[in-house]
Amino acid sequence: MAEVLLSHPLDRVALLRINRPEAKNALNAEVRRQLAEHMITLGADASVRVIVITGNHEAFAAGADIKDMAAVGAIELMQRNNHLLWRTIAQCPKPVIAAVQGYAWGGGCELAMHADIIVAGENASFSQPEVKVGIMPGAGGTQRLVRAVGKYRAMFLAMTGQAFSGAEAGQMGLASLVIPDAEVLDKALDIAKTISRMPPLAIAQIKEVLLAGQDASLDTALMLERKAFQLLFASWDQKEGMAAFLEKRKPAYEGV
Ligand code: CO8
Repeated sequence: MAEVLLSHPLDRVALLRINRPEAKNALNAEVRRQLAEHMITLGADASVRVIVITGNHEAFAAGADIKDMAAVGAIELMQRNNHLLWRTIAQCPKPVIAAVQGYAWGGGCELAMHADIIVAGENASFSQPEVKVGIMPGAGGTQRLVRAVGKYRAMFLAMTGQAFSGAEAGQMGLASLVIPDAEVLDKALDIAKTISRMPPLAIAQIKEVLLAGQDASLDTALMLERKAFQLLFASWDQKEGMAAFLEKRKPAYEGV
């Protein structure tokens, strides 16, 4: 049985579902490998415009698999080169939406933070609890958390491992949207559908500039934005979008 299930619930939308319910969707080596493989394939598939990652109603993912890590040494851990697998998600050129119900702990919270949009159930449970098992976040948790919620909350959360709800995640800026738990996947797919109908070149530029710009100086980031904005005027979709507006009709974007 695949540990990450791929489906296409909507035109141009791919859904990846982590499928280890017996282990609260803990991210073992196989899950990470399958996720990475799918991200590479879907990222290059022109028929896919948006990728949604989810788990089940109990767990998005309750962290890296502790059984996989408990006895490992530092050199072996280094040689696993896990960051190369995570990078396929971080660097995916398509928009990625995390639909989070239940536990998003440790590596699960970090996985959600690899996404561009997080749709959280109000009773979802987020945490960076690694400190409680003698380690620290190791898949971007310290860095993405501080960028999302600021230094004082990130320090508190990473140093105490305290869990917080989806509702609290929304209040602190870690979730794009908080909704009743049962509606999470439908809402994520709804957002995916909306984005899948947008001009893909513009979506790709928005993603690239927003991510690269947040780690650059404001002047450099504004220049990145300006150049990408100008570049989009070379696209057919820009002509189509503006013509459709002026002609009072719906645009038909083609990604060129
Ligand atoms: N790893 C391995 N197995 C797990 C994990 C996990 N992270 N989480 C749950 N499971 C397993 C349990 O061992 C249990 O298995 P079994 O039935 O064989 O005993 C099964 O899932 C069900 O879990 P529980 O019975 O514990 O379910 P509860 O509803 O009572 O509790 C919790 C759910 C609160 C989520 C609890 O399972 C828990 O505390 N899990 C561990 C959470 C955790 O500490 N996560 C952080 C792990 S460290 C990490 O993520 C580092 C990331 C750095 C990236 C590194 C890249 C390699």
